Amino acid sequence: MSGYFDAIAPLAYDPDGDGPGFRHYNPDEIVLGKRMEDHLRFAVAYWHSFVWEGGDPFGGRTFDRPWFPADTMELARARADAAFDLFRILGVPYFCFHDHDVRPEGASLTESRDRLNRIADLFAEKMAAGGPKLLWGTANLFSNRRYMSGAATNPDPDVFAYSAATVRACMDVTHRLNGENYVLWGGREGYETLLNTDIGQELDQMGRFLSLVVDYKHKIGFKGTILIEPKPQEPTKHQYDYDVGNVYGFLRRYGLENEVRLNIEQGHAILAGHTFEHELALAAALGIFGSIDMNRNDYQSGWDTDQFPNNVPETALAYYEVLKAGGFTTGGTNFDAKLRRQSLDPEDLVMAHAGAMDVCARGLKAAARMLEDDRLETARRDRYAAWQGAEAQAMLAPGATLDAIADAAEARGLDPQPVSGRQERLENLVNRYV
Ligand code: XUL
Ligand code: CO
Repeated sequence: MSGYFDAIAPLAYDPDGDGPGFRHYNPDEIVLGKRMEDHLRFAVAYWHSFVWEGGDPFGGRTFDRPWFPADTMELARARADAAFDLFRILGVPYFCFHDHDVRPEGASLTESRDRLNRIADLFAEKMAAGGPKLLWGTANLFSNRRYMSGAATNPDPDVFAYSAATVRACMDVTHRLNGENYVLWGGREGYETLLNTDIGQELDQMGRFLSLVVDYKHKIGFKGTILIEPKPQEPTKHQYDYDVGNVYGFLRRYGLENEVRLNIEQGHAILAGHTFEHELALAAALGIFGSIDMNRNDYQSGWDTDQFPNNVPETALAYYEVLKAGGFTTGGTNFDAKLRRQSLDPEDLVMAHAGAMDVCARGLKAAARMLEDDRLETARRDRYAAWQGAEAQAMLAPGATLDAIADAAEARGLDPQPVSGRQERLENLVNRYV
């Protein structure tokens, strides 16, 4: 116990209440034959809630946490105590962390690894004592200045090797803590100017690095999923893992499309000029959907604001795609979200997560009703119904030729007539559920 959240009791489902507690998130409620908790698989992100100090480009720390600056192992342990207190209050089944979030970096790679292992010992104890499970672990290959020109894509092979050692340590710990996934987000894998950059060389390095990670996963018998998290820019001007489509092309090129899936973040989708549901639907269609980082971006600012989600219609459309994809297997809903820098109090951390969990619960329930009623899917199926015809199917089958299709089209005197897409009617339909 850290004492930091002492004034706050564990939250319960209290649909008619007015105090802290969940109005909509009821872990045991059955939705489409499955407990809500097992659908949503919520995770708290260690970095935003326990590492971020409330700084912005114009000012430093606003938060006053007793474990700051967590540059000693003792403070890192105090931070872990507070983190597990928050997990307990929220009743979340999972958490996620970067190595850099949980231990101060050592003077050498070996010391950093040892420190990570010692914190993992503490996590293991807390997890065994009823704490949450690990949704995913990841290595921070972007904060330290050694990564300023990339980790796997660095022009300096020593940085590639240093990154490999860092990832190995982090995969080992993720494996030991029974993590269900391992994430790679390439914040510095990209470039600032083409004038000093060899894109082909950098992509080959990145492809090689990912192959090494996949090989290592198999070597140690890690059964979790390797996930790439796309983002178009920030901090790098041009990030290689731009979006789902881009990452799919990258995986195909390096023969990794059956080994790696995607962790898709709401805010990153917006930065890439997409909707969250677009990214989710595309990943599902390509067979690489894995997990989600749930948050919300400011639509005006153009940068990654990582706000807690509070838009139910958006969330409903996202979970609609998740449900259509068959739901999560190893993935889950990680709140990659941070408080606003004026939200100073322990209660703010609790209420931000509780509200986000409620928003997701409402979104999930609306999505489930939309799916059960099948009206959207009926409309979608009707729209493509003509493709069920024998002649239409033959055009897609092997053996079809442009010549044969063209001759048949001329012989039939085709003159296709446009049909309404009915967008507004479908939007009206969605509005009944959200
Ligand atoms: C950065 C981001 C990361 C990843 C993990 O925008 O989303 O926190 O989720 O490295
Ligand atoms: Co993220």
